[in-house]
Amino acid sequence: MIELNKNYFSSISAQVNDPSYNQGELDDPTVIYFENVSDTDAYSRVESALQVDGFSLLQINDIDKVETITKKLFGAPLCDRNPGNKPYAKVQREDKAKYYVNSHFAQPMHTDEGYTTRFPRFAALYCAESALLGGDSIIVRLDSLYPQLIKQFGEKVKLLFNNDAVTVETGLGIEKKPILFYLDDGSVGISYSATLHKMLCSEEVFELFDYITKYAHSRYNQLRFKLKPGQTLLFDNSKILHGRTAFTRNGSRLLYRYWFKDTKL
Ligand SMILES: O=C(O)CCC(=O)C(=O)O
Ligand SMILES: [Fe+2]
Repeated sequence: MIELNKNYFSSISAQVNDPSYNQGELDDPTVIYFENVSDTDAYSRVESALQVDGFSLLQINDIDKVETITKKLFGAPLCDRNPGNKPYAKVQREDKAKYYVNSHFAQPMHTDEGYTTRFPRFAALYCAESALLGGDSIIVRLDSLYPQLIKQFGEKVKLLFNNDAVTVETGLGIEKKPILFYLDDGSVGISYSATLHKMLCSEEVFELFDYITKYAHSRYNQLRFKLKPGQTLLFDNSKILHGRTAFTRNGSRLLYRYWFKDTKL
């Protein structure tokens, strides 16, 4: 057994907060415009983007409409882990923040609540205000990562599907879980986080985990773009990893994060 401790995870945070990681060109993904909440053509384009790319970028402008549209797509949001049991959690820089996400730092790549067996299958990030500098969204696709894992490790990749592939310690407690899993349609999903306190796994699983870490934090494998106010990033949390670049301390970047469809790993 290998124990990954704070040193492993804080070296990832250090890497993503290095100026060299936080600069460079941005991509320009397709934006789907919603004229109104019953725009059936827009719904089918969103569904197909989620299916094919694992994410979709929407221009909706109005947060109430975001709630209506996501409800039609995914049902009611999960509220019980949000402050005040609200349908959303605010993502913004706070003084003395309880969670890392509420800082101005770059966020390592992850799936949301990666280390709990209750896994939100879909998520939405609605941008109310963007940062003057930085705070760009980053995406890494599992359909690019998975073939590389197979190429590098072959049959060993199966180890990541074991229900006890890793034992993790988070703010929520200790649990065992897989890194890869099969979804109802037979496709592969991922649950990965580089923002843990501690993780135990075998040496072989560590090699695979560390490969994912290096792959996900390499710029060449990332799609980067800036969410503009009124835009929403919708994603399938089992098909992509997400993160963000660092942003300036002063300024008022504000996102609203929603989770949908509780999925048991
Ligand atoms: O700030 C961001 O762009 C990402 C936030 C995030 O990953 C989250 O709220 O789970
Ligand atoms: Fe996240």
